[in-house]
Amino acid sequence: MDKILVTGSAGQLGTELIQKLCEVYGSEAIIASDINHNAAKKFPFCSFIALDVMDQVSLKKVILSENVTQVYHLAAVLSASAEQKPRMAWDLNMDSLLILLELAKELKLDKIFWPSSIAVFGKESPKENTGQNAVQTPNTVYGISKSAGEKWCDYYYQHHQVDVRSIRFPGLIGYKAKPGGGTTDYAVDIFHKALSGESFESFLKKDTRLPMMYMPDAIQATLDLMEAPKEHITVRSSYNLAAMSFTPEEIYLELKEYFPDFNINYVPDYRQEIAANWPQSINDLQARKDWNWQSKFDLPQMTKDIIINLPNWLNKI
Ligand code: AKB
Repeated sequence: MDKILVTGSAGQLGTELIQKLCEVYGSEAIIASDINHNAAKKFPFCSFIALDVMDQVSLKKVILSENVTQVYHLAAVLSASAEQKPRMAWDLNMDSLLILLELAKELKLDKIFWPSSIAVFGKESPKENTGQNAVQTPNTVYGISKSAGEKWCDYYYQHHQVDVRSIRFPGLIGYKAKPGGGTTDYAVDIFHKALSGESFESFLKKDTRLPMMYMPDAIQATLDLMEAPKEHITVRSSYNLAAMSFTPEEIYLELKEYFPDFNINYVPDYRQEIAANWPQSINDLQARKDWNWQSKFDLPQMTKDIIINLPNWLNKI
């Protein structure tokens, strides 16, 4: 039987992924974990363990005592936060992955999922339709850690047959958790401001186009990749994935359709430079070929869905 441990469960991706994993595999098969003990209250429907992913001894104990067969390793410091605490972010993002890959090798875990990011690309990478094997010149601590992490994943697969699978996510937009220190998180925040009747201050310029994805698409992609037959997985670093691309001005105009008095002003800060070096659109042909990836949501569909659902979640996040 599958027994799945999820690290960093309280984040945006974890919050929604755990709900879906419980639906698909049954609640008894899922263990949510997070360094923050208080995160337990988010997951009354499955087991929860407070866990520091840097603590190799405790992680190993949990894997052995709970008979864990798969780990979804989501704990990480995102791009904007990582620039504020570079050494801490590097240590957490890198060491925790290496700890887990070693444990996967030693304990012969069935599968590992680890999210990478469009942040692996940088100034020298093509901006449009950025390909699976495009040059990677990350210029953030987060991007460097993801780029190196991808190479470690590939290494553990090639040398130790660790079945690790990964997706280079664009900016993820969900309404079930608070944004967590990413450069693309403005696109989550803007919904909260529009709904509360406040004006929105954008830390990116109005025309800064970035690849984005609505959370249900990201969750579906994660499950599809993890369920794909092993022989279909031709990329062991990380798969490019795309859904939509938009600028702050475009999402603002979309929201203005629903909230005609909504206002925005642009006050770019250090995050502008991070975004300016990332791709504007992504080529995800390989994921389409290998495991039939297909996104469902575009900007208007996502906006409508969030506006309908976010009010019911405001007191839960
Ligand atoms: C971030 O902005 O740091 C993340 C990402 C693109 O990986 N959302």
